[in-house]
Amino acid sequence: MTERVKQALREQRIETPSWGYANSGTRFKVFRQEGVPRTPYEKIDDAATVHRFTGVAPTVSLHIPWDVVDDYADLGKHAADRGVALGVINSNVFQDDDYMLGSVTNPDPRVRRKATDHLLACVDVMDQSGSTDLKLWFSDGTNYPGQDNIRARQDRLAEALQEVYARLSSDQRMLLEYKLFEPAFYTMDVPDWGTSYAHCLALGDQAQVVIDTGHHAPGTNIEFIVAFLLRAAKLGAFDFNSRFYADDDLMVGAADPFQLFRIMHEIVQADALKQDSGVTFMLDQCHNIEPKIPAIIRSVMNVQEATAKALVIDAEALAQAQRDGDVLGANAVFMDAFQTDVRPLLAELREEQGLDPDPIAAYGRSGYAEQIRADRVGGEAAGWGA
Ligand code: PSV
Ligand code: MN
Repeated sequence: MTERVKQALREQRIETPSWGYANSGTRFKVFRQEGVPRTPYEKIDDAATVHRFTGVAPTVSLHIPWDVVDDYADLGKHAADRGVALGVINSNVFQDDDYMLGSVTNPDPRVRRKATDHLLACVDVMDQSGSTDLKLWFSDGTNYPGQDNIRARQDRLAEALQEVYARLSSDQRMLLEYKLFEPAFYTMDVPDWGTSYAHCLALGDQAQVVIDTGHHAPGTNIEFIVAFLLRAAKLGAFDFNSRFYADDDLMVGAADPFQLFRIMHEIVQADALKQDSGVTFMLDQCHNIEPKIPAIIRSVMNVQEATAKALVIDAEALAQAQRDGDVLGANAVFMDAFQTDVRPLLAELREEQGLDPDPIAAYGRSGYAEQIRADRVGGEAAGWGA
């Protein structure tokens, strides 16, 4: 059993977000931190550092245009030289004045064209970077009843998605993320998994849904969504983070480790942890007040801990209790696993892999934080509004 658990954990992969290494904040204030990367190259250096101490984070997601460079093959080489690779390409059609009334659903055909062209340009980036996944998130929606025609906006969305889908090569995927609210407050054009699922279904096998754990109403049963989408082979990726109130983008597993465990249980049950399962496990987080690199290391470890707990569930006993209709027995098996301290197991596994058993302490001792603080002086720190 331990070897099975360890093997699954050895194979696990967690992708970190380039923007998580940059300055970020709320709409009230972006707090600058020292040593923050100034370029996509420096973001990759930080991502490689997270991988160096965790051993399970070998890819980094890029966000276009935040991570625009002249030569993506060169950026890819920079990553490879540091033991990591470029991952999912995230499209950004939400930070241009033209997009005030929407991007691909904008009532103005000129703006729709501009937005769709950006998405197509993201596929060009993928061709150069070797990334296979295009992640789409739209801030599109309306603030006031009557502001625009809800159904016409769905038609515009479908049309743009179709055009981009047709541009994908056979080894590329389109991942469509949803979000309940914000920045639009009355209707979002892709507010929930059902809307995303329906569009992906219409598009075809290369379109799948992204679950961002922070993008639901309070109390939403996210593991149900996971189970449903896995069954339909439509779960493409996770954006992991934690929320208390809205899209807080806090460290995954920080607000509700039990929810993360329940999600990972669905993943383990469906054997979807393996890299060839087609589910990509990404972080989508912002570290506004805490140091970024150790926060990302902590996040990776939180995912590992939830996964390990899901893996130690006594699947036989659980299935038997379920067959017997033994409500309390089944719940007890489930809770036993959740309450297991898996940290010694993970520490042992890391030592076996030549890693420090305590990645955060090892990072602290490494001198990397001091080095980037000394080196990254001058220039403009990456981030929004910093
Ligand atoms: C939007 O809130 C989101 O979750 C999308 O994934 C974006 O790509 C990301 O955050 C960064 O803004
Ligand atoms: Mn997200």
